[in-house]
Amino acid sequence: MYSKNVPSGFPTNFLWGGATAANQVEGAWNIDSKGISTAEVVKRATSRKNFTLNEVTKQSLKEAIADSSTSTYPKRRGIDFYHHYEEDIKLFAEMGFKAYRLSIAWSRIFPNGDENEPNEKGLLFYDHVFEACKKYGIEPVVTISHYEMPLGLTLKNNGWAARKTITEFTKFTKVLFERYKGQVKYWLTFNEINAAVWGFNGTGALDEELPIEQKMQLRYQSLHHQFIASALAVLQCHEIDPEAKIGSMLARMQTYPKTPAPNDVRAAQLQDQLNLFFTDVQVRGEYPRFMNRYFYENGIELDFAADDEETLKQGKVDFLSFSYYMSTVTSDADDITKSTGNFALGETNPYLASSEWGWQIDPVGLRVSLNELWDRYQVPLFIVENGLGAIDELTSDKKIHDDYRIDYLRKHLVEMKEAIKDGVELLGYTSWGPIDLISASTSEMSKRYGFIYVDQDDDGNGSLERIRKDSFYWFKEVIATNGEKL
Ligand code: BGP
Repeated sequence: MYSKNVPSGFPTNFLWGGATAANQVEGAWNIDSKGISTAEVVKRATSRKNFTLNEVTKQSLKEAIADSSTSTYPKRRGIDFYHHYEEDIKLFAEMGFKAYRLSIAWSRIFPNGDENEPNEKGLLFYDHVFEACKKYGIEPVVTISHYEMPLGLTLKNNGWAARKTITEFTKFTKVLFERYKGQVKYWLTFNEINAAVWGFNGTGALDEELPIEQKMQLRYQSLHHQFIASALAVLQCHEIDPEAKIGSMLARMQTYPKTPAPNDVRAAQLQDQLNLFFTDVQVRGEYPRFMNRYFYENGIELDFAADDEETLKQGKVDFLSFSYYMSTVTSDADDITKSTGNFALGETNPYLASSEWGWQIDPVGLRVSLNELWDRYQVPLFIVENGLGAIDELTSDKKIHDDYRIDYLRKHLVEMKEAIKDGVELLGYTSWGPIDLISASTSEMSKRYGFIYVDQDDDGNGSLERIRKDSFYWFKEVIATNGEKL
């Protein structure tokens, strides 16, 4: 009787596609009245393990403002999507994309963050992008804030550390919902909301001079302001465009205990709670109780305004989206071997292989995560980032044989399908960087995720020509068969 109800594969309206972020693709950082953003003062890394995006200091900021280099600050040049969007979206359509996740550069709409009126040229650019998507029947999935804000708000408010940044953000979101009503059905508020506790990239706040306790106080307070801004955006969105859906976005870190020793299991549980706390707030509408103890023991005291609790309750998201690149391992012991990952560090898992950047590859962990998230929240899920950053080699006949990428993606899709059979409600899958782009953590170009190769090196040299990789044809077939042929 029950077996009849087990889904046989991906749902018919499944949103297959790819995801990018404005600061990693657009370029055109100083034209059409765009203001400078916090991503555009981040220096390129000197090594693969050197994550520069949180390393902005008062001094480095001064240097960045005085320097117009796009080689030192690669997020200023991206892959020039600003002038190539038609060609790029056409290539996505050729692969059969049903959805394209992109973000809006706040500093294109409000160059300094605090103007009274939006910049029409910036709004027009996204009009054109959405028109191009519509032409090919591609659903845009729009992240409102993806790792950037107008630098003006860092200089004036110290970013999200100040409560008044919420007001500037709600002004921005109101403009977006009114302008793109009917054109955008899926919105995400903050990319990887957990990034706020990792520093500048998430908060837009300089905190290098503070001792660690005060740093964490500032970051959790900044995060609280983002939670409120996100909840207010949910309310605005529902009011302005009742047809639209708006979700949260988490960098999901599936945590395993290093051994079955109860203390390791408990350490992993806490790690997992600390990862899920963000979506607890955004999906359930309140801070979970375990954070009370965490804040108390870490000397963190959040400043709540009178109606904050109510705002969080009212502004619950419609769905939960997340990025998934790897799992982590936690133990109770101190003597651990660390592996790298997207911003969080864990122990190395001896059962898993790693990418060239040391990110551990764990497709089964995706199935585990999907089941956990579904069990905990019972809201539709959406995988909006997943993929393999790798060095690609362009052959003399202009081909890229990226079977390693196909292998990575295929294994994750197999596990996704299993999770759907387990009963998980999954809206879609947008793999990260369907076209090569600038890396978020290191600002390299040579860390490539795409189905489409972009001819540009780490210094910014190259023709910017777009070239289809082997994975392009593979993914096209995956979509054409709705995931039957993987
Ligand atoms: C996520 C970010 C993306 C992205 C991706 C890959 O954490 O949301 O913006 O870039 O990681 O990371 P990287 O570019 O550092 O390889």
